[in-house]
Amino acid sequence: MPPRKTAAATTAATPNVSADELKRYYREMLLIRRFEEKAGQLYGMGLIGGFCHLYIGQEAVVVGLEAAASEGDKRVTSYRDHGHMLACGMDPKGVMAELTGREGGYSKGKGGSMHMFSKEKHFYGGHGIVAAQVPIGAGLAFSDKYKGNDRVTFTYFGDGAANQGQVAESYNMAQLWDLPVIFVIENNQYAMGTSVKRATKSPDFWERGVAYGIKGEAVDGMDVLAVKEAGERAVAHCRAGKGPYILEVMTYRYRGHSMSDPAKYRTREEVQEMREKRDAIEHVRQMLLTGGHASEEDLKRIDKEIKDIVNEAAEFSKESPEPDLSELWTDIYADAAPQDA
Ligand SMILES: Cc1ncc(C[n+]2csc(CCOP(=O)(O)OP(=O)(O)O)c2C)c(N)n1
Ligand SMILES: [Mg+2]
Repeated sequence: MPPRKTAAATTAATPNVSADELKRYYREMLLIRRFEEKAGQLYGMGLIGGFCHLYIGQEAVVVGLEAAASEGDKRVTSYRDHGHMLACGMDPKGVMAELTGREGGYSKGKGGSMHMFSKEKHFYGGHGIVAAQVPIGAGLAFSDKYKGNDRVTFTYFGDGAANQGQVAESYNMAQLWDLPVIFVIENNQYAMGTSVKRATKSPDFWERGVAYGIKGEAVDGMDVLAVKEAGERAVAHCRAGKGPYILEVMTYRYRGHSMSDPAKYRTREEVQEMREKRDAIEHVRQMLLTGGHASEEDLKRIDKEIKDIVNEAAEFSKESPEPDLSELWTDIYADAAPQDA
Protein backbone atom coordinates (compact mmCIF):
# COMPACT_ATOMS: atom_id res chain seq x y z
CA MET A 1 0.00 0.00 0.00
CA PRO A 2 1.66 3.26 -1.05
CA PRO A 3 1.44 6.20 1.37
CA ARG A 4 -2.14 7.43 1.40
CA LYS A 5 -2.51 10.67 -0.51
CA THR A 6 -5.21 12.90 0.76
CA ALA A 7 -6.55 15.89 -1.10
CA ALA A 8 -4.45 18.06 1.18
CA ALA A 9 -1.21 16.03 1.06
CA THR A 10 1.42 18.39 -0.27
CA THR A 11 4.38 17.62 -2.48
CA ALA A 12 7.23 19.99 -3.27
CA ALA A 13 6.41 21.28 -6.75
CA THR A 14 9.43 23.45 -7.45
CA PRO A 15 12.44 22.53 -5.35
CA ASN A 16 13.77 25.75 -3.89
CA VAL A 17 17.09 24.60 -2.49
CA SER A 18 20.73 24.91 -3.43
CA ALA A 19 22.80 21.95 -4.61
CA ASP A 20 24.72 22.08 -1.34
CA GLU A 21 21.55 21.83 0.70
CA LEU A 22 20.34 18.91 -1.38
CA LYS A 23 23.66 17.15 -0.85
CA ARG A 24 23.37 17.79 2.88
CA TYR A 25 19.94 16.14 3.01
CA TYR A 26 21.33 13.20 1.04
CA ARG A 27 24.20 12.82 3.51
CA GLU A 28 21.95 13.13 6.55
CA MET A 29 19.41 10.60 5.29
CA LEU A 30 22.17 8.21 4.28
CA LEU A 31 23.82 8.51 7.69
CA ILE A 32 20.57 7.44 9.35
CA ARG A 33 20.07 4.54 6.95
CA ARG A 34 23.61 3.18 7.26
CA PHE A 35 23.63 3.69 11.01
CA GLU A 36 20.39 1.75 11.36
CA GLU A 37 21.63 -1.04 9.09
CA LYS A 38 24.71 -1.33 11.29
CA ALA A 39 22.58 -1.32 14.44
CA GLY A 40 20.56 -4.18 12.92
CA GLN A 41 23.79 -6.12 12.32
CA LEU A 42 25.09 -5.53 15.84
CA TYR A 43 21.73 -6.65 17.19
CA GLY A 44 21.99 -9.84 15.14
CA MET A 45 25.45 -10.44 16.61
CA GLY A 46 24.07 -10.16 20.13
CA LEU A 47 25.91 -6.91 20.86
CA ILE A 48 22.69 -4.95 21.32
CA GLY A 49 20.08 -6.28 23.70
CA GLY A 50 16.50 -5.36 24.56
CA PHE A 51 14.22 -3.41 22.28
CA CYS A 52 15.54 -1.79 19.12
CA HIS A 53 13.22 -0.02 16.65
CA LEU A 54 14.82 0.96 13.36
CA TYR A 55 13.91 4.09 11.36
CA ILE A 56 14.81 2.76 7.89
CA GLY A 57 12.40 4.17 5.28
CA GLN A 58 11.35 7.20 7.33
CA GLU A 59 14.58 9.23 7.01
CA ALA A 60 13.08 12.11 4.99
CA VAL A 61 10.67 12.99 7.81
CA VAL A 62 13.21 14.00 10.40
CA VAL A 63 15.80 15.34 7.95
CA GLY A 64 13.17 17.55 6.27
CA LEU A 65 11.91 18.89 9.57
CA GLU A 66 15.35 19.48 11.03
CA ALA A 67 16.05 21.55 7.90
CA ALA A 68 13.14 23.79 8.96
CA ALA A 69 14.33 24.09 12.59
CA SER A 70 16.63 26.70 14.13
CA GLU A 71 19.14 26.63 16.97
CA GLY A 72 17.38 26.26 20.31
CA ASP A 73 14.28 24.53 18.97
CA LYS A 74 13.37 21.38 20.88
CA ARG A 75 12.48 17.86 19.86
CA VAL A 76 10.94 14.87 21.61
CA THR A 77 9.95 11.52 20.14
CA SER A 78 9.06 7.88 20.72
CA TYR A 79 11.24 4.76 20.97
CA ARG A 80 11.96 4.89 17.17
CA ASP A 81 14.47 7.58 17.94
CA HIS A 82 17.96 6.96 16.52
CA GLY A 83 17.23 8.94 13.35
CA HIS A 84 16.01 11.93 15.34
CA MET A 85 19.18 11.96 17.40
CA LEU A 86 21.48 11.81 14.39
CA ALA A 87 19.47 14.45 12.50
CA CYS A 88 19.72 16.97 15.32
CA GLY A 89 23.48 16.54 15.44
CA MET A 90 24.06 14.07 18.25
CA ASP A 91 27.27 12.05 17.98
CA PRO A 92 26.80 8.68 16.21
CA LYS A 93 29.43 7.17 18.54
CA GLY A 94 27.48 8.13 21.65
CA VAL A 95 24.23 6.82 20.17
CA MET A 96 25.73 3.49 19.05
CA ALA A 97 27.55 3.00 22.37
CA GLU A 98 24.25 3.51 24.17
CA LEU A 99 22.71 0.80 22.00
CA THR A 100 25.46 -1.61 23.06
CA GLY A 101 25.05 -0.56 26.71
CA ARG A 102 28.51 0.96 27.11
CA GLU A 103 29.94 3.75 29.24
CA GLY A 104 30.51 5.99 26.21
CA GLY A 105 26.80 6.05 25.42
CA TYR A 106 24.56 9.09 25.88
CA SER A 107 23.02 7.60 29.03
CA LYS A 108 26.31 5.99 30.12
CA GLY A 109 25.00 2.67 28.81
CA LYS A 110 22.15 2.59 31.29
CA GLY A 111 19.30 3.71 29.03
CA GLY A 112 19.60 1.81 25.76
CA SER A 113 17.84 2.43 22.48
CA MET A 114 14.72 4.12 23.84
CA HIS A 115 16.24 6.32 26.54
CA MET A 116 18.74 8.88 25.35
CA PHE A 117 18.77 12.64 25.85
CA SER A 118 20.94 15.60 24.92
CA LYS A 119 20.55 18.90 26.68
CA GLU A 120 23.07 20.44 24.29
CA LYS A 121 21.00 19.49 21.22
CA HIS A 122 17.65 20.04 22.95
CA PHE A 123 16.68 16.42 22.42
CA TYR A 124 14.28 15.31 25.16
CA GLY A 125 14.12 11.54 24.39
CA GLY A 126 13.40 8.68 23.51
CA HIS A 127 10.10 7.48 25.20
CA GLY A 128 9.03 3.84 25.37
CA ILE A 129 5.43 4.43 26.38
CA VAL A 130 3.28 5.05 23.32
CA ALA A 131 2.24 8.76 23.14
CA ALA A 132 3.83 9.62 26.51
CA GLN A 133 6.02 12.17 24.76
CA VAL A 134 3.06 14.14 23.40
CA PRO A 135 2.04 15.95 26.62
CA ILE A 136 5.77 16.30 27.39
CA GLY A 137 6.17 18.11 24.07
CA ALA A 138 3.28 20.41 24.95
CA GLY A 139 4.96 21.04 28.31
CA LEU A 140 8.28 21.93 26.68
CA ALA A 141 6.44 24.41 24.46
CA PHE A 142 4.70 25.80 27.54
CA SER A 143 8.09 26.48 29.13
CA ASP A 144 9.22 28.45 26.07
CA LYS A 145 6.00 30.44 25.96
CA TYR A 146 6.34 31.15 29.69
CA LYS A 147 9.90 32.38 29.21
CA GLY A 148 8.81 34.54 26.30
CA ASN A 149 11.32 33.27 23.72
CA ASP A 150 10.39 32.23 20.17
CA ARG A 151 11.46 28.57 20.34
CA VAL A 152 9.37 25.79 18.81
CA THR A 153 9.05 22.17 19.97
CA PHE A 154 8.80 19.33 17.44
CA THR A 155 6.74 16.56 19.05
CA TYR A 156 6.92 13.37 17.01
CA PHE A 157 4.55 10.40 17.39
CA GLY A 158 3.10 7.57 15.32
CA ASP A 159 -0.25 6.80 13.71
CA GLY A 160 -0.95 4.33 16.52
CA ALA A 161 -0.13 6.89 19.19
CA ALA A 162 -2.42 9.40 17.46
CA ASN A 163 -5.43 7.38 18.68
CA GLN A 164 -4.48 7.84 22.34
CA GLY A 165 -6.51 9.99 24.73
CA GLN A 166 -3.56 12.02 25.97
CA VAL A 167 -3.01 13.27 22.41
CA ALA A 168 -6.52 14.80 22.40
CA GLU A 169 -5.87 16.40 25.79
CA SER A 170 -2.57 17.82 24.59
CA TYR A 171 -4.22 19.27 21.46
CA ASN A 172 -6.85 20.97 23.57
CA MET A 173 -4.43 22.56 26.03
CA ALA A 174 -1.90 23.49 23.35
CA GLN A 175 -4.54 25.37 21.38
CA LEU A 176 -6.12 26.92 24.46
CA TRP A 177 -2.75 28.37 25.51
CA ASP A 178 -1.37 29.01 21.99
CA LEU A 179 1.65 26.80 22.67
CA PRO A 180 4.44 26.80 20.05
CA VAL A 181 4.37 23.06 19.44
CA ILE A 182 4.38 21.19 16.13
CA PHE A 183 2.64 17.86 16.51
CA VAL A 184 4.33 15.63 13.93
CA ILE A 185 2.39 12.45 13.21
CA GLU A 186 4.76 10.02 11.50
CA ASN A 187 2.14 7.96 9.69
CA ASN A 188 4.07 4.87 8.61
CA GLN A 189 0.80 2.98 8.07
CA TYR A 190 1.26 0.55 10.97
CA ALA A 191 1.22 0.48 14.75
CA MET A 192 3.34 -2.56 15.51
CA GLY A 193 1.30 -5.06 13.44
CA THR A 194 -1.96 -3.09 13.23
CA SER A 195 -2.59 -1.23 9.99
CA VAL A 196 -4.23 2.19 10.13
CA LYS A 197 -7.30 0.72 8.46
CA ARG A 198 -7.82 -1.71 11.32
CA ALA A 199 -7.33 0.96 13.98
CA THR A 200 -9.56 3.87 13.01
CA LYS A 201 -12.40 4.96 10.75
CA SER A 202 -11.12 8.53 10.61
CA PRO A 203 -7.70 7.98 9.04
CA ASP A 204 -6.94 11.64 8.23
CA PHE A 205 -5.15 12.20 11.49
CA TRP A 206 -4.23 15.84 10.90
CA GLU A 207 -7.90 16.73 10.44
CA ARG A 208 -8.63 15.83 14.03
CA GLY A 209 -7.03 19.13 14.96
CA VAL A 210 -9.96 20.94 13.33
CA ALA A 211 -12.09 19.94 16.31
CA TYR A 212 -9.77 22.04 18.50
CA GLY A 213 -9.21 24.84 16.00
CA ILE A 214 -5.65 23.69 15.24
CA LYS A 215 -4.26 24.20 11.75
CA GLY A 216 -2.58 21.32 10.00
CA GLU A 217 -1.87 19.43 6.83
CA ALA A 218 -0.77 16.10 5.41
CA VAL A 219 2.54 15.92 3.56
CA ASP A 220 4.39 13.37 1.45
CA GLY A 221 7.02 12.02 3.83
CA MET A 222 9.03 10.31 1.10
CA ASP A 223 9.91 13.73 -0.35
CA VAL A 224 12.38 15.54 1.88
CA LEU A 225 11.77 18.89 0.17
CA ALA A 226 8.01 18.67 0.66
CA VAL A 227 8.59 17.87 4.32
CA LYS A 228 10.95 20.83 4.69
CA GLU A 229 8.45 23.21 3.07
CA ALA A 230 5.59 22.04 5.25
CA GLY A 231 7.92 22.25 8.27
CA GLU A 232 8.70 25.87 7.43
CA ARG A 233 4.98 26.70 7.30
CA ALA A 234 4.46 25.04 10.66
CA VAL A 235 7.47 26.77 12.23
CA ALA A 236 6.37 30.20 10.93
CA HIS A 237 2.91 29.63 12.41
CA CYS A 238 4.30 28.70 15.83
CA ARG A 239 6.95 31.43 15.94
CA ALA A 240 4.35 34.03 15.09
CA GLY A 241 2.55 33.10 18.33
CA LYS A 242 -0.42 31.52 16.55
CA GLY A 243 -0.34 28.34 18.61
CA PRO A 244 0.20 24.70 17.66
CA TYR A 245 0.26 23.10 14.19
CA ILE A 246 -0.27 19.49 13.12
CA LEU A 247 1.82 17.86 10.40
CA GLU A 248 0.77 14.39 9.32
CA VAL A 249 3.75 13.03 7.43
CA MET A 250 2.93 10.07 5.18
CA THR A 251 5.81 7.65 5.39
CA TYR A 252 6.68 3.95 5.52
CA ARG A 253 9.00 1.75 7.52
CA TYR A 254 10.85 -0.95 5.59
CA ARG A 255 11.97 -3.08 8.52
CA GLY A 256 9.94 -4.77 11.24
CA HIS A 257 8.32 -2.83 14.05
CA SER A 258 11.23 -3.84 16.25
CA MET A 259 13.95 -6.42 15.81
CA SER A 260 11.48 -9.16 16.72
CA ASP A 261 8.61 -8.90 14.25
CA PRO A 262 7.06 -11.87 12.44
CA ALA A 263 5.82 -9.41 9.73
CA LYS A 264 2.59 -11.29 9.04
CA TYR A 265 0.50 -8.14 8.67
CA ARG A 266 1.84 -7.04 5.26
CA THR A 267 3.22 -8.69 2.15
CA ARG A 268 6.83 -8.67 1.02
CA GLU A 269 5.64 -7.22 -2.28
CA GLU A 270 4.16 -4.20 -0.51
CA VAL A 271 7.50 -3.42 1.16
CA GLN A 272 9.42 -4.11 -2.02
CA GLU A 273 7.22 -1.75 -4.01
CA MET A 274 7.81 1.09 -1.58
CA ARG A 275 11.56 0.50 -1.57
CA GLU A 276 11.71 0.46 -5.34
CA LYS A 277 9.28 3.22 -6.23
CA ARG A 278 9.17 5.67 -3.32
CA ASP A 279 12.52 5.56 -1.57
CA ALA A 280 13.34 9.03 -0.26
CA ILE A 281 17.11 8.69 -0.50
CA GLU A 282 16.98 7.39 -4.06
CA HIS A 283 14.68 10.30 -4.92
CA VAL A 284 17.27 12.86 -3.81
CA ARG A 285 20.06 10.86 -5.44
CA GLN A 286 18.24 11.09 -8.76
CA MET A 287 17.61 14.82 -8.31
CA LEU A 288 21.33 15.37 -7.69
CA LEU A 289 22.36 13.34 -10.73
CA THR A 290 19.77 14.50 -13.24
CA GLY A 291 20.12 18.13 -12.16
CA GLY A 292 23.88 17.90 -12.71
CA HIS A 293 24.52 18.85 -9.05
CA ALA A 294 26.64 15.81 -8.31
CA SER A 295 28.42 13.11 -10.26
CA GLU A 296 28.38 9.38 -9.51
CA GLU A 297 31.91 9.92 -8.18
CA ASP A 298 30.77 12.68 -5.79
CA LEU A 299 28.04 10.45 -4.45
CA LYS A 300 30.41 7.53 -4.04
CA ARG A 301 32.66 9.79 -2.01
CA ILE A 302 29.76 10.76 0.25
CA ASP A 303 28.77 7.08 0.61
CA LYS A 304 32.31 6.25 1.68
CA GLU A 305 32.44 9.12 4.22
CA ILE A 306 29.19 7.94 5.78
CA LYS A 307 30.36 4.34 5.87
CA ASP A 308 33.52 5.43 7.71
CA ILE A 309 31.54 7.45 10.27
CA VAL A 310 29.25 4.48 10.94
CA ASN A 311 32.12 1.97 11.14
CA GLU A 312 33.93 4.23 13.60
CA ALA A 313 30.78 4.48 15.71
CA ALA A 314 30.44 0.68 15.67
CA GLU A 315 34.08 0.21 16.71
CA PHE A 316 33.66 2.73 19.52
CA SER A 317 30.49 0.98 20.68
CA LYS A 318 32.38 -2.31 20.98
CA GLU A 319 35.52 -0.89 22.62
CA SER A 320 33.86 1.38 25.17
CA PRO A 321 33.72 -0.49 28.52
CA GLU A 322 30.55 -1.57 30.26
CA PRO A 323 29.45 0.85 33.00
CA ASP A 324 30.95 0.29 36.42
CA LEU A 325 28.68 -1.46 38.93
CA SER A 326 28.69 1.66 41.11
CA GLU A 327 26.74 3.40 38.30
CA LEU A 328 23.71 1.40 39.42
CA TRP A 329 23.26 4.00 42.18
CA THR A 330 23.73 7.19 40.18
CA ASP A 331 21.36 9.27 38.02
CA ILE A 332 18.29 8.00 39.82
CA TYR A 333 17.03 11.36 41.08
CA ALA A 334 18.00 14.84 39.90
CA ASP A 335 20.11 16.68 42.48
CA ALA A 336 18.31 19.94 41.78
CA ALA A 337 15.64 21.11 39.40
CA PRO A 338 17.31 22.50 36.25
CA GLN A 339 16.75 26.25 35.88
CA ASP A 340 18.06 26.86 32.40
CA ALA A 341 16.59 24.04 30.27
C1 LIG B 1 0.94 2.68 26.39
C2 LIG B 1 1.57 1.62 25.53
N1 LIG B 1 0.79 0.69 24.96
C3 LIG B 1 1.34 -0.26 24.17
C4 LIG B 1 2.71 -0.30 23.97
C5 LIG B 1 3.30 -1.36 23.04
N2 LIG B 1 3.63 -0.72 21.76
C6 LIG B 1 4.88 -0.30 21.51
S1 LIG B 1 5.00 0.44 20.02
C7 LIG B 1 3.36 0.21 19.69
C8 LIG B 1 2.79 0.68 18.36
C9 LIG B 1 2.80 2.16 18.16
O1 LIG B 1 2.69 2.46 16.79
P1 LIG B 1 2.86 3.89 16.19
O2 LIG B 1 2.40 4.92 17.16
O3 LIG B 1 2.22 3.90 14.86
O4 LIG B 1 4.44 4.10 16.05
P2 LIG B 1 5.50 3.32 15.14
O5 LIG B 1 5.96 2.14 15.95
O6 LIG B 1 4.82 2.94 13.88
O7 LIG B 1 6.61 4.27 14.95
C10 LIG B 1 2.75 -0.46 20.73
C11 LIG B 1 1.33 -0.83 20.75
C12 LIG B 1 3.48 0.68 24.61
N3 LIG B 1 4.81 0.73 24.46
N4 LIG B 1 2.90 1.64 25.37
MG1 LIG C 1 3.08 3.68 12.98
